Amino acid sequence: MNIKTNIKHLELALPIYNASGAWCTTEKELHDIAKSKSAAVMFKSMTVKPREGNPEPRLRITDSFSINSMGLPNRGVDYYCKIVDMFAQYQKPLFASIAGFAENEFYDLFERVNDKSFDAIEVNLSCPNVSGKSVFAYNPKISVRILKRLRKRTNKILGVKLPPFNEREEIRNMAEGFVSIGVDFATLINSYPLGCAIDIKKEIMTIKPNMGIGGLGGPSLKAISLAQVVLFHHFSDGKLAIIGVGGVNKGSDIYEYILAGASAVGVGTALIHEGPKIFKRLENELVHMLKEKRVENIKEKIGKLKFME
Ligand code: RRO
Repeated sequence: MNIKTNIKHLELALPIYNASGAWCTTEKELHDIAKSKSAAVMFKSMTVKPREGNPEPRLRITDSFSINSMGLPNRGVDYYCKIVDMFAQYQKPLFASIAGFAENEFYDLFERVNDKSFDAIEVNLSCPNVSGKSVFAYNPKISVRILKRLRKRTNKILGVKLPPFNEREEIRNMAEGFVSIGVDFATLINSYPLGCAIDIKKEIMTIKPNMGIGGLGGPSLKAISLAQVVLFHHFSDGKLAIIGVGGVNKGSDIYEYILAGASAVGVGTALIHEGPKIFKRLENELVHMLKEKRVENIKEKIGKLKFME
């Protein structure tokens, strides 16, 4: 059986890796991911300067969802550029994730990581947790402009991380825009921007920053994320490789994302909860499922979801 997949010319040994933000902020965490069964090493979104992030508690995980308002804690782009070469020994694709607070910062960050041994660059246009800053991707003109300029500056694999959209037309515009300028992949989706979890006993929010409201992830996000994957796959005519993120916690979740049109999936909340050993479990469960369904090659199933007449 073949579970290899591709993001354009980049080959992945299996269709599963860490979502940015999950277990990938420190050198130690990145080594943990590299040593695990994860197909790639995705780095935490990096900013121009190091950041402590928002005050704690800033993450709440329940059985059905997670809420986070991390606030982009990261060591800064220079740190990640300095350590990236250490990860070449693992012979896995290395993904940088960049997050600017202004359009120009994306160009600066990009110049820095583009020079280094990252194989792919994900442009995070969808961080929900910085007070007073809007989500870039909700402005399609700026989003496409940023990616267009970056595309001209690199032959590396270039992708974009997007938030959920509410209308099919917005998705059509984004998908067509990104295809027309040659973006390689879209990671769908970042956490839903406005969620919260209340502690009913104490009658208080369970995280501190921003009135207790942050990005919603985990199993509750899957239904939303799958629909985004289906529509992006449809409107891009399969020309945009898609990484499905949201509620991946078992082999069948991965299979659903593949059917919907994803070439691979990212694991966020469940990785934070279970740790990097989750990749082996997910691989086993996926292989088991493919055997049961007599699927020889996972790539044959990408986007093969059926629709009722
Ligand atoms: O660090 C965060 O608060 C964060 C980021 Br940058 C992101 O892209 N998505 C998210 O849920 N949290």
